Formats: sequence, C-alpha cells, structure tokens
Amino acid sequence: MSKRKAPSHENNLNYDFCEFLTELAEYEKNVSRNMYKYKAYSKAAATLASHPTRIKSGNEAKALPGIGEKIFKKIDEFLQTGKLQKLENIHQDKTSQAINLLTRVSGIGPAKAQKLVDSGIKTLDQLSKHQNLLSHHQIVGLKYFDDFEKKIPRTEIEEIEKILKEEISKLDSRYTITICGSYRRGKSESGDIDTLITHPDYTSDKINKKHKFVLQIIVDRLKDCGMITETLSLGDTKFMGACKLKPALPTRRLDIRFQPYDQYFCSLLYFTGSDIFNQQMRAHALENGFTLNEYTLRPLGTTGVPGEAVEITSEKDIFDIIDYPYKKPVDRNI
Ligand code: DCP
Ligand code: MN
Ligand code: MG
Repeated sequence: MSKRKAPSHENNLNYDFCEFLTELAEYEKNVSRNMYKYKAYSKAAATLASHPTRIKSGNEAKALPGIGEKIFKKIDEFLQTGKLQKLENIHQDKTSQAINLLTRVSGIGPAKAQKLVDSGIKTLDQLSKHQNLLSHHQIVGLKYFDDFEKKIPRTEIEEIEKILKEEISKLDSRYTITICGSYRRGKSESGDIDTLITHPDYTSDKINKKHKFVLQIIVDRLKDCGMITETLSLGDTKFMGACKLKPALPTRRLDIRFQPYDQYFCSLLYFTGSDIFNQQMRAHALENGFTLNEYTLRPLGTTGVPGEAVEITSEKDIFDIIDYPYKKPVDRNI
C-alpha cells in the first residue's frame, strides 16, 4: 500500500477536475471520516479520468455515472471561478492541515491523526517528541517520512526485482515472484514495491503447518542479504516493510504477499490494480452473478450465497468468466 495518489495526467482531458475531486475525497476520508462521501468523490474522479472528451459544463457531467448534483455544481463553480470555495476554506483550516499532514505518515490513519491533533500535536517535529504515543510502524513511518514520499524510478525497481528473485530462489527455485502494483501496470515510477510470491507446494486446501513460516523465512533471507532494512508488520501472508538497494538511495516501501498457488491469479489481478480498476471489475462481476476478491472468484447462487471457487488458470480466465473485456496490465491505469 502506498499513500498519496495524485490523479494521472496520462490521456486525461479532465485532469484538473480529477485533481480537485481527489482532494475533496481525501478530505472526506481523512478529516470528516465520511467514507460514503469519500467513495462518491473518488468514483466521480475515476469517471472523469476515463472520459474521452473534455467536460465543458456541469450539465454535461451530470449525465455520467456517479456524478450527482453536488458534484456537477462543483464542476460549474470551478469552470466559472477557477477554484472551489470549499477547498479554499479547507486550505485555511489548521486542524484539516494538521490531519492531512499526519495521515501522510505510514501507519497513521485518520482516527489516529485526529487523536494526535486533539492532544495538541500538529507538526512532525511535535510528533517526533511524542514517539511514546506511536506504534513501531508509525515510528518507522515518521523516520522515513521524506523517503517514503519519493517516487521509485522503474529502473531501480527492476534492480530490486532481480535481487529479490535471486535471493528467494536460493531458498527454493520453485517460488514464483512477481512485482505487481503500478510497476506491473507499466508506470515509469511507483510509490512502493508490491511483491507477490507463490509456490506450488502451498495451496489453500492443504492446511500446511510450514505455511506459517514461509514468509518469515523469505523475509529473514532478504534481511540477511541487506535488502530488507525495516519491518512494519509481518503476518502469515503479508509483510509490510522497507528495503534499500544502495546506501546512496532512499529507503523504499516494500509490500510482500505470499499467496496459495490456487489463488495466485486472483491475487495477481488484485495486487496489480489499480484500486479503482479493481472496484469497477468487482462491480461488473457482481452484475454478472459472481463475487471476486483477492483470493477467489465464486458464483453467486440465486440465494446470493457464494458457491465453490471457480478454477482459474490465468488472469484472462477471470475476465472471460465474468464477461469483462480483457485488459492488459498497462490498460488498467484508472
Ligand atoms: N489495492 C486495492 N484496494 C486498495 C489498496 C490496494 O485494490 N484499497 C490493490 C490495487 C493496487 C495494489 O493493491 O494497485 C497495490 O496497492 P498500492 O497502494 O501499492 O497501489 P499502486 O501500486 O497501484 O500505486 P503506487 O505506485 O502508489 O504504489
Ligand atoms: Mn503497496
Ligand atoms: Mg504500489
């Protein structure tokens, strides 16, 4: 997971609308903590981002899915005045500013940020003097605040990928290691490194006691070779941490997921994203009587109870089964 996603300029004729809608969405999520409004603004931003023509009036936007009255009025206001009064007010508000800043620290969510602000902590300097209030994850997030906000060039991820594959295959050559996220979608730079790992001996039906330690062993190997420098959290299937390719380079956020072999393609699809692409594809799956998540694709019976997982042998299988036009990873950048 990486924080702070700015809308992409690529092929986006409505970039400026997306930018203010994304900022409003962030405000609703982080400050108001109104996830309903957050989703409404995010959905509107996604709709406009993939709209093939430049929107010329609020009225024109109104006809698009997910653009309601509140949003089309904002588009009109923006077109007429070049700004939004609501955002101007938010920019002036000290509490909003502080919450927005604190939620940029890895591990600090909106509720924690509000608590910190309530206790008078509004800057990173103040935060670093009150580390007793923070979890290990948050302390590391604060330590690498600047590094974690720097984008990672593709060439650096390519080098990291090579080392991850070399080191992990020393443990067992049958591991499959795939860098997903924005990197797999072909982006020239990424917020973090999303690594998916699977192995044919580990399937979801075989409850294997060894399974529990596989990710731990992989992480230890990557620590021993000097690649992983920090652990934020480590579970049976999910690692969040940091790595460093060379002393002169920033510390980078590294996410690893170890997933059962039979769930590999659903995980690959999920972890490749984008998150909005996933939302849209899942919604389409539901319309076609399937429930799709990061583990499985399952048919919904007439009662709406999910059935057995469908056997999947490629990413494309998932598209075919739910009757969704196949999109290559580079075409999933919405
Ligand atoms: N994901 C999702 N829903 C979320 C978070 C993540 O579907 N709420 C999936 C889709 C993402 C992938 O996980 O593409 C990786 O998450 P990241 O936050 O790392 O996002 P990206 O890799 O897409 O972008 P970035 O370059 O900012 O890391
Ligand atoms: Mn990530
Ligand atoms: Mg990522």
